[in-house]
Amino acid sequence: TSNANQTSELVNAMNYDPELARDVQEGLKQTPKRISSKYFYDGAGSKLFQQIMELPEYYPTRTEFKILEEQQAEISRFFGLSDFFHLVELGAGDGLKTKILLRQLLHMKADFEYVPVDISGDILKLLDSSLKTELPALKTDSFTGDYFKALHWLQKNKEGRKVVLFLGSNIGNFEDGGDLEFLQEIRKYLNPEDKVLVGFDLRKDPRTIRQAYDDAAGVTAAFNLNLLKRLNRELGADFNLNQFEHFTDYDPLSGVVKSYIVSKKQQTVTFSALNHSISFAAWEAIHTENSHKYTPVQIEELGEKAGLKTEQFFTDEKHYFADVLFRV
Ligand code: AVI
Repeated sequence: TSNANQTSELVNAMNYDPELARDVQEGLKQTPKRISSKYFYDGAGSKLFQQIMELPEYYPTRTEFKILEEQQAEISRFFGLSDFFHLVELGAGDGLKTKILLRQLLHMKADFEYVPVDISGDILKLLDSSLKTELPALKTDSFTGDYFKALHWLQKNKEGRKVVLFLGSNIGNFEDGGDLEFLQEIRKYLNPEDKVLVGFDLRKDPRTIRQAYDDAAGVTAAFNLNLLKRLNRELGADFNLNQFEHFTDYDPLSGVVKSYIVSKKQQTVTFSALNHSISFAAWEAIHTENSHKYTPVQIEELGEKAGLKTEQFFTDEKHYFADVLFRV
């Protein structure tokens, strides 16, 4: 019943995540307003992202899948298979693409442990159970948390040789300069014999890029607006989802897709868990996501600045996407 729902929402909001509360409160005080895209990935958001990856307009996943599928043996050889390593994956998600490499590595009798890391505990549980049935011989140890917490945990718990995977163009979702900072953080964790494989979305026809973030079926819109649902549920906010809309655009100069949630009218939203209200002017936007697209030269420079040498580019025939292997 609706009463029961309201009660359970209030109970949820009373047990709110203090980090989410602080980040949202801070971000909505700023001009322009902003909320980090890391908060997209609650249970519903992770499911919507899985749907995005299947969309005809969303080329990155399909393209990277093909690169991994067609070049799996060569990529695996580059990892160096003569001694044990931790295969650490940052932002593992449903692991669909990684399973190609995992199967190949097992086939090549590599001695390794798979360490998937993700911000969504829900998606990691799904991954864990699918790995148990599909690849029972695989050794795994997963970690739930954001990237920086993960690196901290890895430093303490996973020493020895490492191959770090950061696929799916997750590197594109940082704020300006955050990509370099993050690679520098990863670099601190690496020893001379370690490697990193990073997935980059490459620059291409701006229309192709724009469409990937504004699909005809409206799945990306639902994904973006799910953030408001999450705030309603977890922080007791009263966002009326009909009064906000998804907007996204690609700037071919900076190479960044920016996504926003736009307030369709002047309105005030109250967060009951926080005793706090936020006003929106008509057509005011909350910036919710960056998605950077790179040129090959930018990728090499980025690596260099982070203290990483580009060892090999693995790309598709249209040069839509690249998995780039770096070494120290
Ligand atoms: C997770 N990340 C790489 C996706 C991207 O393409 O930037 C997130 C996404 N946002 C909207 N569509 C997909």
